Amino acid sequence: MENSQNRKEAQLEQFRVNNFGKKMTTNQGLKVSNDEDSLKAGVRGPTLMEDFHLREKLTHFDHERIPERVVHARGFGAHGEFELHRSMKEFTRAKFLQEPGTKTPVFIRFSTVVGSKGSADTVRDVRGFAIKFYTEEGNFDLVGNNIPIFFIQDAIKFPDVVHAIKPEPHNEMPQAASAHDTFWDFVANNQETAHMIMWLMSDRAIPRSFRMMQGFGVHTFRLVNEEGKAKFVKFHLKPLLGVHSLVWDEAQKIAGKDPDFHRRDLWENIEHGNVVEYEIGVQMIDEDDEFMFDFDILDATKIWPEEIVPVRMFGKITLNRNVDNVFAETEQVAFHIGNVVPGIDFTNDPLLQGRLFSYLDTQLLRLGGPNFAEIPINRPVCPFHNNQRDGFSRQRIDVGQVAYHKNSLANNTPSTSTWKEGGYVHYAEKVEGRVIQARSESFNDHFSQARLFWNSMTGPEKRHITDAFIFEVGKVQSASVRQQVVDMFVNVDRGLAIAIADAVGVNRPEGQQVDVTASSPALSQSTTPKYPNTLKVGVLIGSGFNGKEVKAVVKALLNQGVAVDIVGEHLGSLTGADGVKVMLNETFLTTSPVLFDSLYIVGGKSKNQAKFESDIREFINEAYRHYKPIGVASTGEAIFNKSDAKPGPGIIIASESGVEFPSTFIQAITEQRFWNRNIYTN
Ligand code: HDE
Repeated sequence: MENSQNRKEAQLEQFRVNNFGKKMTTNQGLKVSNDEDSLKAGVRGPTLMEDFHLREKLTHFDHERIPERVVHARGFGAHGEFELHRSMKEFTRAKFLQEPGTKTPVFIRFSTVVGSKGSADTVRDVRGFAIKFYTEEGNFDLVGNNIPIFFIQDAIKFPDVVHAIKPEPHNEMPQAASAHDTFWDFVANNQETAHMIMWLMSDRAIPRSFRMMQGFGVHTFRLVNEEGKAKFVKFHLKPLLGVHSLVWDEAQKIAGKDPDFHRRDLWENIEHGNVVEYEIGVQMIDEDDEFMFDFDILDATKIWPEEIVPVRMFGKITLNRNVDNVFAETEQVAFHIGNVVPGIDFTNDPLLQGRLFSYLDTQLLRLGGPNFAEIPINRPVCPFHNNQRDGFSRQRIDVGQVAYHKNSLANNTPSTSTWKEGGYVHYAEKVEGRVIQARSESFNDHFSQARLFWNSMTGPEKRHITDAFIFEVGKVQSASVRQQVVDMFVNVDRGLAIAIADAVGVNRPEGQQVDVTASSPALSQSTTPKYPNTLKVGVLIGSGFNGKEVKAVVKALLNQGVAVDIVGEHLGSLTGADGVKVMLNETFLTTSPVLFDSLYIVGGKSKNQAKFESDIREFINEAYRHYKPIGVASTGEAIFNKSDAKPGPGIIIASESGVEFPSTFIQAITEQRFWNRNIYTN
């Protein structure tokens, strides 16, 4: 099945065009003689209609934009493959999940939900995690997020939550942010949002990298095996690098210093050959156990705690190739939760059901008609045949006289397939009930899992959530809405609600938190795997450094796969005291401490020593406040001592006795943040 990978590649290859070294032509193939001047009646005269090249060029330009996605407008994608490690044959007839070793090409698009296409990457938001598996039986799209639950329980409320969180309609503010009145008014008046809001206020909503987030299918799906037996499942993806986040102050600054932070991180790592990997698995519940839990398994505002329903991993997704053209691929890719293959089926989750309508519908407008499945990135790797015809921009030339079913003129082809022949047969679930607009009472508990999440957080994680609430609710102008939010979240935790109330100037709440003492350790990021590779260290350096020392440290960092930027007052080269030269690739102006996971303070000499030292001190102060590890070389100690940073957790000083420098520094880089650092002491 290595084949399907090659086939997707070959398919895309047919459409790649390299214009390098070619002669310019019109779209009709006519060679162009002048692309600088329009055709005029006299050099200073009016332009002539006859200039077909001018008209074609401007017309195409005038129509270059397509509507951005109504949600998830800002996104970035990459190609890769899925490899099955453990057969899922017992549970599903899906062909790509049968034989270990089977490889399936994939395309993933990561996104933020709220902001426009040009908004910043590091805003507080849910991240989309949409995967297209190009299987031999057709495309399977797993259109998930990096948070395992959702704001609402029924799709009919989706336009409301989106209208509330998008910029407010009267003044189009704020961009890509939930910190405003209409969103929090929606939250307080739609309390099914409680659990999702806890996740949104947590570190999950400010990921360090697309490479360091979990993915979730969110809804309950069904796997169906060859015997027709089904299980309820939830899909999970776990990044091999672990789940890591930014701190909020840093995230906001990155939004200004490098709004492309996440896409750059993904792009650069793939370009450097660092594979991006996620393990994929499912939680499974037997059909007979549907009502065994204290939550409804069809309710998308609930998780299945992993300690109760373990995740069974079955394979790995590796991203290894950047796109050739962002518009052609990432912008034109069309995901649809309804794109399934035999062996994967839906449930009656009312959020899922509405999505089954929405994706195809939105694509008709966004991609200009019904033929978007023909766009190269959307084509399945297997052949497709049906009687669908015509429409805007049809590319296939379907030959023959017959475009209807059933027929005799074409021997009744294309013909349908039975279950045995691999036809998709919908799961024969028994359904009965009265026609009714109501929600099941089993969907009514909005706070127990919100509290479970809170209980599962460590001290620093709780502090971040509290600060996020205070930031967001503090931005709300309406005192009534602020009060309503506080009165709502007392159900989750009384201490949290009081902290918010005190900070946002409203009354402390009356109520009590729900009585849930359980926790789910899998929800905390504190035990996530940690590695130094692909983290980024800024080496702050001037001339006269100790070449031997710096070379040894940089070599040790590179050996561990750490990315290193050499930062100084100017680009070009610098010479150390021992004649060793280094090349600078950033300056204090072109980069920023928020763009690094860690700093290595080398110091040295510069033409303007006072400015040089002040620039370094600013980098140190910021990295220190963001709990990042800082390594200090022998020549950097004097500058470090004049900064706000204090020796302590995550501060590794080379000249300190007993410190094994590169290795201790690398351990600190691996740790990433030192939450026990008291940044407020003088
Ligand atoms: Fe989406 N969602 N969604 N969504 N969604 C879209 O489809 C919608 C929901 C998700 O990278 C739209 O092509 C409804 C949950 C991702 O191209 C639209 C409901 C989850 C992406 C749409 C939901 C998602 C979208 C906008 C409530 C996580 C980006 C443009 C029932 C499981 C895909 C588009 C990409 C995009 C509708 C809720 C994930 C309008 C009606 C829950 C990752 O069709």
